[in-house]
Amino acid sequence: MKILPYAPDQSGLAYSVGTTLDRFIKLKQSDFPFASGELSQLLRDIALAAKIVNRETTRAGLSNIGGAFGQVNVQGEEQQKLDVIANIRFMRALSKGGEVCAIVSEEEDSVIDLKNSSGKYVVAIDPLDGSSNIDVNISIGTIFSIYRRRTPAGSPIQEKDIMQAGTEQVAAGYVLYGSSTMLVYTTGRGVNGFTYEQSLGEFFLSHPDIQAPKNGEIYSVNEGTQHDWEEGFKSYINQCKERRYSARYIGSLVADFHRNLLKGGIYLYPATKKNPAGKLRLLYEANALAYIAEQAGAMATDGTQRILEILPTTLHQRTPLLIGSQEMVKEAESFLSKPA
Ligand code: FDP
Repeated sequence: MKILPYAPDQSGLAYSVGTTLDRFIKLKQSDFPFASGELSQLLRDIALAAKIVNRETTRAGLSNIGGAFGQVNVQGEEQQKLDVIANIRFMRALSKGGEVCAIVSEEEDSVIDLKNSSGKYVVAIDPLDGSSNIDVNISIGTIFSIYRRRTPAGSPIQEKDIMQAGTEQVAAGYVLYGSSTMLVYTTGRGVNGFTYEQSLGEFFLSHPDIQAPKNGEIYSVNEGTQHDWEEGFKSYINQCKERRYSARYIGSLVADFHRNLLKGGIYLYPATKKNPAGKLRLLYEANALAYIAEQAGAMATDGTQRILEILPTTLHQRTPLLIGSQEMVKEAESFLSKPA
């Protein structure tokens, strides 16, 4: 019997499909010497729910899952059916996995105790971001943050398990349901992006070690609210125009953030009269993207303070957000008035 060592094919007849998310997660597990594999499993659970939500969003126009659900969430916003569906999908995946003890979701008034007190992790999630774009076939997303609980596994969930600053995140990511579906995440060792291959039902590594450009020429802001902006903010946006920067605003935070992360740019959602504390939610929107931004060499602030250092005091706390290329965020910040 002849035994030969495996020689990878050189013919080019069957191109390599690349590294799957699963394999990548497994390879990276060794970055964490004492990891027991639970965080890896948790990321896989999120990826599974993302695939299901991707399926739902792509057939939204065909099935009866578009439009309003008929209820208002804790933010006072009308829930769309797909908001509710995505929430159910992620809750289900996270509760079945066994690694998570509690979830904070945009769609739930309170913290949801999964009655799985042995779970080490707490997840904060916006299951479907950019809801106003669902029915018009424009990119939407999912945003998630993962924290290690502070109290010992096995004990009841406490406020200190939930109300943690963004600096305490052990992982964060987003899924973009766009012209292709992507999952981008960090565990604090750089940022990697995976594109969903529909026919194989797998995410493949497509954007390894994402590095955000230090500067850019795109600004993303809802200019319809400009009469509510403080003077410094108005001057910054005027400067963007004087410099002939491109205005790009989709109105789905994930999509606007993702574009600026790859191309260089800044996303801004300031305090307005309608939303004096800003519109975006600290726990399940700003923190995750701020962590990813910093890991990719970009920056995120509320105008005066690093987003990741804000200590949350309420579950659905809002924050102004300036996020994107470092030089742009620093410059925008320099235009804003400092608190007395
Ligand atoms: P939406 O309310 O549609 O879910 O998360 C809030 C968010 O979208 C962001 O995704 C988006 O960037 C922003 O709000 C859009 O707000 P405006 O409509 O006020 O511009």
